[in-house]
Amino acid sequence: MRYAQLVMGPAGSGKSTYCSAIQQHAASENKIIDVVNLDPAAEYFDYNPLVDIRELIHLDDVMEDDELRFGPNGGLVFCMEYIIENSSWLEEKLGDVDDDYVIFDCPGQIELYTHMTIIRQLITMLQKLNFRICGVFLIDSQFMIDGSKFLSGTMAALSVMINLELPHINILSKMDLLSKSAKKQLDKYLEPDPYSLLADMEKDPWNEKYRNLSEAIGRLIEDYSLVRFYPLNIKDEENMADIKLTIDNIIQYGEDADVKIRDFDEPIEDDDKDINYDINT
Ligand SMILES: Nc1nc2c(ncn2[C@@H]2O[C@H](COP(=O)(O)OP(=O)(O)OP(=O)(O)O)[C@@H](O)[C@H]2O)c(=O)[nH]1
Ligand SMILES: [Mg+2]
Repeated sequence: MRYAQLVMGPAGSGKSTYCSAIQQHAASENKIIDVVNLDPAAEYFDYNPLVDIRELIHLDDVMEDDELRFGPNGGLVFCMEYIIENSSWLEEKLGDVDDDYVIFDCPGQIELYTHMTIIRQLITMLQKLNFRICGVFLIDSQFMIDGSKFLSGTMAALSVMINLELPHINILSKMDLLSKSAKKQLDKYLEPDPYSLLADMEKDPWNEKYRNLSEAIGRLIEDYSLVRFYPLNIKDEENMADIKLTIDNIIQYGEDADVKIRDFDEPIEDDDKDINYDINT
């Protein structure tokens, strides 16, 4: 079995930073995690990628092509489709390794995850390569600190979960940037109760008018009762360890590992009472 995290989220939500932080965290525990850059438009990341999709196709090539004439958004979708059509390139680069752990750093175009099928196709391809995958959806915590924004972020996360049908975890990134009062506000939402969120929103005249609609959305979120967010502060090692453990449990990483045993001699029985163990490690 092979293990993978598919790191997704809106533009600038901290995907590449998360990939590199998780890689470094694993290295501090003497574990190797590889990162694959799947963003054909990436300009900067501070990990050394195992595979860099820009070697296959770069957004600039598509945008500069006189026949294609794509802008940045259409161009990115074109690049992603090109990757799927040429998936043998990626398959070859990923090789046929057993028990490896790879994080895929995806592009920041939300449509890819909420309703398009490209990422679904990519997932199928990775599953054929024997990867057990956890979807990791990052949302910048700074955009989640009031009721309506939290509801809209929750809806985005729910769309991704339904569209990709993958074991999934939602992460609130950049917690280190929140003020104390913003953290307090966010705490209220971390066990999302749509009704208390709606009560918060009622003060706004627009929300007053669309109360029934907001209530229906709240009910939808509650009915699925799947959307939960894990706050992440990459500067807090304990927090990083918790998130990694949660994901590792989801993909059952480490469960197939051989149990480490210590050799020891049979106990030397003395008078049937005292038992001495001679332990050789
Ligand atoms: N303080 C702080 N800054 C962060 C964190 N994560 C990301 N950033 C900053 O946010 C900006 C965007 O981070 P990236 O990791 O490039 O985000 P991304 O989601 O990969 O962006 P795209 O690939 O362009 O969609 C950079 O300036 C990062 O330094 C974090 O946890 N804390
Ligand atoms: Mg990135």
